[in-house]
Amino acid sequence: MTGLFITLEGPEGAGKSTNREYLAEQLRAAGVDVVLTREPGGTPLAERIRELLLDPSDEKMDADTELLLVFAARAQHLAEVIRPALARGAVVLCDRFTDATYAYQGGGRGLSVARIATLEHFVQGDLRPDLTLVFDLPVDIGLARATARGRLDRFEQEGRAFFEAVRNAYLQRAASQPARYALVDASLPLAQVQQSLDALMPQILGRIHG
Ligand code: Z5A
Repeated sequence: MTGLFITLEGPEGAGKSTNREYLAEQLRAAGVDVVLTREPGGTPLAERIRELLLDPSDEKMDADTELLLVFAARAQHLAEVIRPALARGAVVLCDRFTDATYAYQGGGRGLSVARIATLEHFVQGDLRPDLTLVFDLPVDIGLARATARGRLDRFEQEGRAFFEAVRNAYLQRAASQPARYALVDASLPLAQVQQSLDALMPQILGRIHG
């Protein structure tokens, strides 16, 4: 038995966490076994790595260190949570995964796609998400939402060019493999975003039962 691996992606303030809960409710109401998780994090050890990644400490983190920490957390998350859940046939709903690495460390930090792909293969083997929802919105709107929450983490302290590069990387990936990605207009009011998710439910349920 193999489950279904769905990831939620997008820039800051796109509403991934909010809509992750909504999608989980809809799927559970349809009788689906759902595991809700996130990256970086998802296990106690991986959450400690997340703290290192988000902490705006005085020592500037080297981009390669950042990349390796992201994949170290992912290896633990895959071993402890994602692979066991998929093996028992559950649907894994994960807030960010390797598309975020291509967007932030690739697009944002400028690390090479080939280097990221090497680590992706090393850590994940052939495992890739079955479906990725990209919550897209203009950088200004996302930053305004993130800033309204208060203290900014290490990534949120980056400048506008960084976030434009992140957004573009997501859009390019979504355009390059339309079968795996669904683009959601996250700039709309929440009720309308959730209507877009409702419209995707038949496709998602079809993949679970197909
Ligand atoms: N990172 C990385 O660099 N490489 C990697 O491989 C991975 C991650 C996996 C932490 O991720 C950081 O890790 C992330 C990239 C890096 N960078 N940062 N920062 P995160 O997902 O935990 O952090 P985040 O993107 O900052 O999450 P977020 O800002 O919480 O965004 P969100 O989950 O997409 O949004 P939200 O919490 O659901 O909503 C934000 C606010 O907007 C909240 O007040 C909502 O009520 C509001 N909201 C949501 N939707 C709407 C709509 N439609 N209208 C109006 N208001 C809304």
